[in-house]
This record gives sequence, C-alpha cells and structure tokens, in this order.
Amino acid sequence: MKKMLLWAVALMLAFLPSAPMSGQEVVTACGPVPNENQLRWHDMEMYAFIHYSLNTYTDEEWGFGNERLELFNPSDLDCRQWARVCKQSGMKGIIFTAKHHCGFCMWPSKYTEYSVKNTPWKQGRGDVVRLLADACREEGLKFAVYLSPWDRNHKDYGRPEYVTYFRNQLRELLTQYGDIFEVWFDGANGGDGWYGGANETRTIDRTTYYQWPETYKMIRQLQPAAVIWNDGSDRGDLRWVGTEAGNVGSTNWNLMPARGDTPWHMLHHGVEDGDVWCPGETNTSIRPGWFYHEAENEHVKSLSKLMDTYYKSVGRNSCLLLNFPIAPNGRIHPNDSLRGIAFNKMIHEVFKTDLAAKAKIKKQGNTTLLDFGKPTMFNRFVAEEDIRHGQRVRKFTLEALIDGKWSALSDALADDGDGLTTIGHRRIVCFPTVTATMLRFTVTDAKCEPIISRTSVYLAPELTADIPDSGEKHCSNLHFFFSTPRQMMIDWDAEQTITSLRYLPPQNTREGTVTHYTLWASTDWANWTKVASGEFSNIVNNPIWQTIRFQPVKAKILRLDADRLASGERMAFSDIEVRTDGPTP
Ligand code: FUL
Repeated sequence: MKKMLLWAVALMLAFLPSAPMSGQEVVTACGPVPNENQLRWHDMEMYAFIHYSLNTYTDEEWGFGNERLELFNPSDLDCRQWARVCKQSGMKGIIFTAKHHCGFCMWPSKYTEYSVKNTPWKQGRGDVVRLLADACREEGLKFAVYLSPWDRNHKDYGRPEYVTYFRNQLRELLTQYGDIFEVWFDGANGGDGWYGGANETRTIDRTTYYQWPETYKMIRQLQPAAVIWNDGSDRGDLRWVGTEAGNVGSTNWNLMPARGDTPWHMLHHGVEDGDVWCPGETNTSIRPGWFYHEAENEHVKSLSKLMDTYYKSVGRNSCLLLNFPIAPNGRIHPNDSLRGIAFNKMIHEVFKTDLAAKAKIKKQGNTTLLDFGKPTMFNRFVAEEDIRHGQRVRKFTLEALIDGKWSALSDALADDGDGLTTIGHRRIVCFPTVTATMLRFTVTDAKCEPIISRTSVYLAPELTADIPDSGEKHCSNLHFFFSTPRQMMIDWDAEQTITSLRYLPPQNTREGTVTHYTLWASTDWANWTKVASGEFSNIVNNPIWQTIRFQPVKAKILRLDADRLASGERMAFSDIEVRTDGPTP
C-alpha cells in the first residue's frame, strides 16, 4: 500500500508543469536530455579535423584504393607541429583520418598490408596515429579517430567478411591509443574502387550492411566516454548538419527521431519533438578541399569567413569541427596555421569584455532587462540555456533602448525571418552596432519553463566582408555551348594543346551538378578521342573546383559529357577553366 502511494506521488510529480530553476529546486524534464558524454562534447565547442592519407600525394580528394605505398615518405612529418597549431587555433582536440576511403591505414594495422608498415617512411616502423595521440596528450588536447566504413582497397568490401575486418581495425584504434573522445564514421559509402584488383563498382545497403548496433556496443565497452558520429540510420550521439560549408540552421534543435531516414531539413535544423538527444556537429575545412592541394594555398578561408563559420556553428548551438590538411612534407602549411591562429585571436578579441558584467540586471518572468546606465555600443548578444534540463526555447525577442525608444533587433546572419528562434547550448546573435542604454531579452515561446543560464553582450570589431564566393571567373574567355542538356562543347579557332579542364559546380544548389563525366577531344568535329572519364569526388557535399588532368592532347574542340547528375536533367556550372599550352605549332 505504502509502495503504491509512493508510485502515485511520483507519477503526479512527473506530470506537474515544470518549475523555474532557483537554488536547489528540482526541475522536471522537458523531453530528452543529453548524457554526460554529449554534455562534455558540447563544452568543447571547437576541435580540429586532420585529413592526411596517400591521396595527399596524388593531389586527389578521394583515393581509388590502388595508390602505390611508395608514395608515402614524408620528409618532415611532425605531429607535434599539428598539435601546436591546433591548440593555438583554439581547438580542444583533434580527429584524425586513421583510414580514409582509399583504405590506407595510418597505423600499422595487423589486419592489412595496405598501411604505413609497408611504406618507405621510417623503413615501415612508423605509426602516425601513435605520434599524433602522443602529441595531443603533450599539448593537453583530446584525441579522436575517423575510420572510413567505405574501403576502396579491401577485396571483401561489400561482403560480410569486410564488416569483421572493419570492427577488428576499430578495436585496434580503440585499445592501443589511450582515450578517444569521438569516433567518426564517414557517410560516403560504396561506389567504384580497386577492391583488391577487382576494379569494379560495389554498392551496399547503408542501413543494414555495417550492423551498426553491434559496433556501437563494442565502442561503449572499449571507450565508454566517447561520442559516436554517424549519419547512417542507426542514430549515434551526434549528427551531421547536412552540409560541409560550415553552417547549421539558425533554428537548431538538439533532438532527432530515434530511427529512420533523416532528410536534409532534419539534419540542418534538428527536430523540435524528436525522441533522442542528437546535436549537430558542423564540419568544414579551412580551405576548399579536405586534403591538401598546392593549388589551394592562396584559397585558405579569410578571417571574416572563419568568423562567419564560428557564428553559424558554435553560435548556433553546435560545435565546430575545423579541418587542417597536411601538406606532402608532413606539416600543416603556414598559410593555414597563420589563419587558424588569427581566427582564435579574433574570437578572443570579440568576447574579451562582457558588457553585461557592468550592467544592472533585472529579471521579470521571461524577460531579462540589462541596464547599462549610459549609452553603450554593442553588436553581439549571447544567451545560453541550461541544456542539462533539455532544450526549451522556441522563440525570443531582443530590443535596444536607443535615444529613449525601443527598437527590435534581429540576427543579421539568420537564414530566414529575424532568426531569433532556438538557443540551446549557446546562441550568438550578430547585428550592426547600436548605441543603447538598455537591452531587453524576452523568451516569447518555449516548450517548457525556460532555463537561461547566461546572457552577455559584446562589441566586436567590424570585419570587412572579404568572403570570396566562387573565386575568379575564367570561363568568360572561352567559347562554349551546350549541344544537348548533358553535353557541353568548348571550341577554339585554332588547334590547342590542352592539359587540364577544371569544373566549378553550381554553388547554391545540387541541381545540374555533374558527378560522373567523360571528356572527349576533336580536331575536326567528326573524330573524337576519349581523354578522360571518372567521378568528381565528394562534389555534392563539398562543391569546390574539380580538376581533370590528362596527357597533353591536341584539340580544336573539347566535349564534356555529363554521364550522371546529382539531380535535375540539365548540366550546370559556376565556372569552367581550361589549361592550354597555346596553339600547337
Ligand atoms: C566526406 C568525405 O567523403 C570527405 O572526403 C571528407 O572526409 C569529409 C569530412 O567527409 O563525406
């Protein structure tokens, strides 16, 4: 009887409306809440990705799986330099591509011959994962691994045997290198590859093939503090935000449905009524590609572009995973390291002085009034929810008292509307500088009683908008036309010697993006020689310049056939560049 009474009280309590937080008051839950690992993850805010593999030496974004092992012999590999650069760039940890899609292992795995152990580097006695894990520990950084499920080298990829191989490799990484804070499983899966010499296309069912629940069990057992990133149908602890451009939606919920497909809008905005806690991690590279390409040395992202990325990731209730590629000599290029360090300095500069610290703060209901006592200049507002109790705020307003009149502020970087929607772990609102005596912040709509743990105000230095869009246009001096919706011709008056063609896909849509191509050359419009064919690696997620290189060919006309498009019926481009050695003599 006593027991039943206790149950009844517990049940009643569970259904009572939640109370505002004050002192030790008990807060009733408001939907799913984060676990310890997810909370620790959120507090990291920024950490680095490092992309380095055999394709660093072939100037490619994706290796095919048959790249020669002799290619790996860096003259100056220095993981301590990577760790120092990342630390000085404000990164709290590093996720390393232990194995990218080409299957080459950066550690001497005992399950394959395709690894550092069979390269000339350190006469096969080197282990990049070990060097980096040690360097991270020395610098006080956390360490994590990226292990590509797709393996274009392995003969068994696509068969059940490969899944055992994949798990064996994962076990090596989770047991030999100390604490791992995150395990990153890339979503690119299946396609053409070397596959032990079969050299064919293999497709898998990404929802069933890898049997993720079993693999998750192993991770929980071997690294109980690690978070799992996965964009497969078996929800991990973190989700992809649907783009590699470096931004999550200005409305960003930390919840997702526990099961099933996740269309783009769910990835990008989360799901208000989702049934599991699964926050978005915003991943992007400091330069256009994930891997190093000499041609991109002058295209390292500008400071204002990086700050824009910061506001649209950390400032939108996400964490920023910023990639630094390793150059062929085995170091981070100075252009990337200098920019990374300047980025961190700028973040400190912006958030140096919290103007709210000197303001008188009055709270009434869901309104917080900050009274600065005198006209004060500011352009950033920061709010944080105590997410241990769930994410609650749907909508808020911000008003500044300027010359005795209240004016509504809005988020200048918002995707739509005034952008004053969700808050979560941290929300940074950017607006043009105002001079105001008071600031009023009101939560106007919430799932349950809002629990705001912090509000602050800053004056950031203005940065010029030097964000390059797609770079210089080159196609204007080419004569080209479409003979069919999927065939593009470029012609010259005189015969040329051509060495490469570069393609920049459409920048704001995947419509018309060429994913697979064949390139033909002709001198007379009648006879065509096939010059190259293939796939543009990762072009949909990361729509950057794609280069087709080939043996110099004499041609008056080039023909690019779009064998496959990402979507739509008509091929499209933002820019085309052709490298010629000039008219043939
Ligand atoms: C993508 C991969 O295909 C890219 O090569 C890169 O590793 C990026 C982080 O994820 O899906």
